Amino acid sequence: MLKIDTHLLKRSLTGPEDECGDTGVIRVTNDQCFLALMDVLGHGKKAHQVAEIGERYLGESHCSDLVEWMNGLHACLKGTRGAVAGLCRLNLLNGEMEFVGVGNITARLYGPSPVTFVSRDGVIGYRMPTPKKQRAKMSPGDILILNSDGIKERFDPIFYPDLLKGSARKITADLMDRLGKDSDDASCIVLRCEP
Ligand SMILES: [Mn+2]
Repeated sequence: MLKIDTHLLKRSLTGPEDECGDTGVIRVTNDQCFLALMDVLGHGKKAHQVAEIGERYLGESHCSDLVEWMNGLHACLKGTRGAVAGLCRLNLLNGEMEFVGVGNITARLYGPSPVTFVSRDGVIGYRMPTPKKQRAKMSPGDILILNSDGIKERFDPIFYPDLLKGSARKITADLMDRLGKDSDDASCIVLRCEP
């Protein structure tokens, strides 16, 4: 069974937590870990209200079929300004993971064979593409990072040799400090499989 260390970090462009349109959820059941990271369009109090609706749904309705989970989020956010999101499920027994993303959420697996997951264009709650599942396998020592576009999408770990070292909490703090943009809300989830 994989041992994991996870952390979610978010910060609003304006400062107060109740003005952040980015949010996320981490849920661990018996042998599954569910991750969701969502970025509501725009920012400020109105975006935060939509983020709260989405967060409640994501936390209560996580589901082993990620496409179903994503379609449920779409139904839940209908009539709102909309959002983008990435959803992940990791099977802790065998390391098999799946990702489903809509809109601009970056998801990458760092390890001996890195994987960049691809999100489909669209806006959840408004213009939903057919979600597509992508699969990968995680092994001890691998790190999975989900981040919103408030964090620079492209960075080469070669230029940040310490960035992927230490606890999940430390990695999220480093990502925010070193790669966070000052023009948008920002959020990231780090899942580290213990070596
Ligand atoms: Mn954003």
